[in-house]
Amino acid sequence: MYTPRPEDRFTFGMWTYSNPGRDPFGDPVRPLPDVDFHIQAAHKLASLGAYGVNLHDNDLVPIDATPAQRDAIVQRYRAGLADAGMVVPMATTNLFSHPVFKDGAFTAADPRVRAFALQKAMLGIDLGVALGAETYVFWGGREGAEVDAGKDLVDSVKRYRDAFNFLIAYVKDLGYRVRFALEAKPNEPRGHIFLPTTGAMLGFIQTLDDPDMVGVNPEVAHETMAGLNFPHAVAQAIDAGKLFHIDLNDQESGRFDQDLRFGSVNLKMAFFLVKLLEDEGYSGPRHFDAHAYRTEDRNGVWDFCAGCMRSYLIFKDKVARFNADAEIQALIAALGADPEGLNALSAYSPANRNALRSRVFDIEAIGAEGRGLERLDQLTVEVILGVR
Ligand code: GLT
Ligand code: MN
Ligand code: MN
Repeated sequence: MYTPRPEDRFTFGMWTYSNPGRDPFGDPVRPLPDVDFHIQAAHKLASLGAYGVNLHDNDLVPIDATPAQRDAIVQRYRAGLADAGMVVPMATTNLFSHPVFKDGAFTAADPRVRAFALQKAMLGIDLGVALGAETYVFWGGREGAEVDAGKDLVDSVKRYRDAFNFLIAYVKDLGYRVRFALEAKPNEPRGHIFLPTTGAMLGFIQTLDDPDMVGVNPEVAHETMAGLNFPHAVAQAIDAGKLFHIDLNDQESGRFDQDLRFGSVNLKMAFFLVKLLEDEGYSGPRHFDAHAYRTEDRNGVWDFCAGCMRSYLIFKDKVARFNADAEIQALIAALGADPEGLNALSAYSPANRNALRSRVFDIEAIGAEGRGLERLDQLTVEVILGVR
């Protein structure tokens, strides 16, 4: 019942399962990956029930590879992936690791860096499309500042927009069928990252040349770092028709970006997130952007991958129980009951205007009624804890 299948559309970033466990204070604890490992990993993930792998250009092709080396690596990997029965639904560009990006990529003050970032993104899109990706993610890890004197803040937003407009035109010009998904993060590696939340991204997208081509890729850890409620951010993205992709993981508040195994920290958040995705019929990949604890060897990494998928499916089962629980559903229905037919007045018309203006409300009585949310919340927790 909790065994993942390709239809569940679980995917892992190449950078997640191959994360060597390096941190600012410590060296890698697991071997650095090469293309052979990525092919083995595709088979391993397929055997665990995953659907696909997502990648940055340089997860697969070293930044200093010649075009001939790049083509050879891509050809090898494509064959290995097909052999494993896996797909690449999403790809992205690494615009953060190389020192050239230390003060930004699309928003760098230095025009040489901005131009190189565009070139790298175009080649990355070509690679993603060649591997079959339908979604292209942009996470602007270095787009930000510690020193606000170093770049004009309004110009930075304009530069960001110019870059996306350029790449939107590029994709159309070449006839690629790929959509962009922008991923927000408030800080780390920069002191302050531009467009720090999913809400900021949603506002920015509407200023682009073709907003329909661009959506968001919200990440649990990143909204949590900003102190925000992740399901609320995802709900807004769904309402706007902008949930093109999602980065599932977990995160403690007030910490560095932990990218923990899905469902390992905030069980209630994970429950309401899975409920939202399933109830709203989100059909994109369930992508885990997380990595195994630094304590683990490669076997621990596979435990981590299996755990992400299994926990998602357990939460999905809890959601089905919650939705089928008569007592819970009766409580929810009572919260929105409308015995006086007031919902019919919510759309503006002269008649509704007059009806609302003259209506007498007993606000003391309404304000004195208990909402029953303690009971509802306890029942929710009991569903999650497995006693209902
Ligand atoms: C990096 C980051 C992730 C992003 C990846 C895509 S790169 O690992 O921490 O949140 O989704 O660029
Ligand atoms: Mn992410
Ligand atoms: Mn993260």
